[in-house]
Amino acid sequence: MEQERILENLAAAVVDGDQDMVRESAEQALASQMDPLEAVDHGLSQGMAVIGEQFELGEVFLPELLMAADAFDAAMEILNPEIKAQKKQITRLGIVVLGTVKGDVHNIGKNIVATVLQINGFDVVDIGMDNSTLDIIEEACEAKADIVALSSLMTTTMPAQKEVIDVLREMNLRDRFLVMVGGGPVDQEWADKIGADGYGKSAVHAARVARQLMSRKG
Ligand code: B12
Repeated sequence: MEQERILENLAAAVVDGDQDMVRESAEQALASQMDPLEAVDHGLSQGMAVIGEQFELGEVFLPELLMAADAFDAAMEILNPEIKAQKKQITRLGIVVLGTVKGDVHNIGKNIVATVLQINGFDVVDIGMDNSTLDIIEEACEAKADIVALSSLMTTTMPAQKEVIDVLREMNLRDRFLVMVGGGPVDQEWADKIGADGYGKSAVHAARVARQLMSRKG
């Protein structure tokens, strides 16, 4: 089957929350030699964008979002081993403490960022979702992190990214960590405004920015 068709099916299966179809399409993507990250970015994530819009318009409700999320995860179970097999970097580039901020339980994107950072040579301490500012800072200190990476999927939780940076400053710890931000509503403008060191619009972009930050750090 041509790759374009497979990508369309991946997206449609997420929208429909159809786990059988999403698994089958993920297998087809791999069989067609598609880059598994392409399947994530141009297939599964496209479906998520569609269901997100439908939710915003009141055309679907929370159960449909949950089914879409489960379908996404089902495909990731198949794609993840192939993504991890792409491991490019043997030398360890640095330690990243990665989590979703307080009040936010979206973790699909964060999980992809974790995997892609790992295959690019970072040690990732994934602290999960709904993390308070102080917990994030404590984890970063404990892990001796080089980078603190904060995911936020909602406009209502974006201020928590700013809070982490503000509190780091107040605690005189700002110079100790590079801070990266990302997630659906986050953009470069927001990152600049809150004084973050980096922003990534996708997992692949996040890894590129993380590497740049580390090479500048020296
Ligand atoms: C799936 C989903 C859910 C699932 C989440 C399941 C899970 N395990 O994650 C469930 C059903 C639980 C859910 C719940 C809710 N959701 Co919701 N959800 C979504 C949806 C449809 C998709 C998100 C997603 O997974 N995208 C796919 C991934 C791959 O993309 P991504 O997360 O953006 O990640 C990529 C990049 O952003 C980047 N990235 C991500 N994190 C980071 C971090 C760093 C450091 C970097 C550099 C990069 C980076 O890399 C990733 C991979 O390329 C979005 C719509 C949307 N368009 O985002 C709404 C959406 C985020 N949800 C929304 C809402 C309102 C809710 C609820 C409040 C609904 C409710 N009434 O209860 C709750 C909130 C719960 C909470 N407290 O967090 C709204 C938020 C609106 C706003 N205020 O901004 C959205 C935008 C839908 C909408 N259009 O209205 N949701």
